[in-house]
Amino acid sequence: MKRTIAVSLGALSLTAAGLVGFAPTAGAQTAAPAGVQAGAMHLYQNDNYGGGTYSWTSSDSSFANNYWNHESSAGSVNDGASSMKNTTSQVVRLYQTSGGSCSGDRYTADPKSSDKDLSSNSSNPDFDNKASCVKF
Ligand SMILES: [Ca+2]
Ligand SMILES: [Ca+2]
Ligand SMILES: [Ca+2]
Repeated sequence: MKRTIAVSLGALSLTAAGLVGFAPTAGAQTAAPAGVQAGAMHLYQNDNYGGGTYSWTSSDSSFANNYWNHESSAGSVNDGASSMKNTTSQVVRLYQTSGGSCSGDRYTADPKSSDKDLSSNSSNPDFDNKASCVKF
């Protein structure tokens, strides 16, 4: 038992040393730490980024268990999003229908883009109150 603890502590010390050794390099950048996706896909309940909000940094096959502002009393994000901001540097796609690989109408959010009204876009279908699934 004692030996196991000593080994664990040794591993912790190594980890700590590794982090300290890495710090000067990380300090040179102002962006997110390495390995963490910079930015997120933000959805808003109303037009013009109003009402509740919710953010994703990776794919989610169903919005049914996601609630505006993380408050269940605020209601499910499913079929409620009316505006969006994609602050990632990659294309993020929203889909009409939830499920494993998402399906139905698709809304394409360009990298570093925003849309204050998910309806009335020439390059995307009317997507007001439709989003149920997101893929990065
Ligand atoms: Ca979900
Ligand atoms: Ca809405
Ligand atoms: Ca839907």
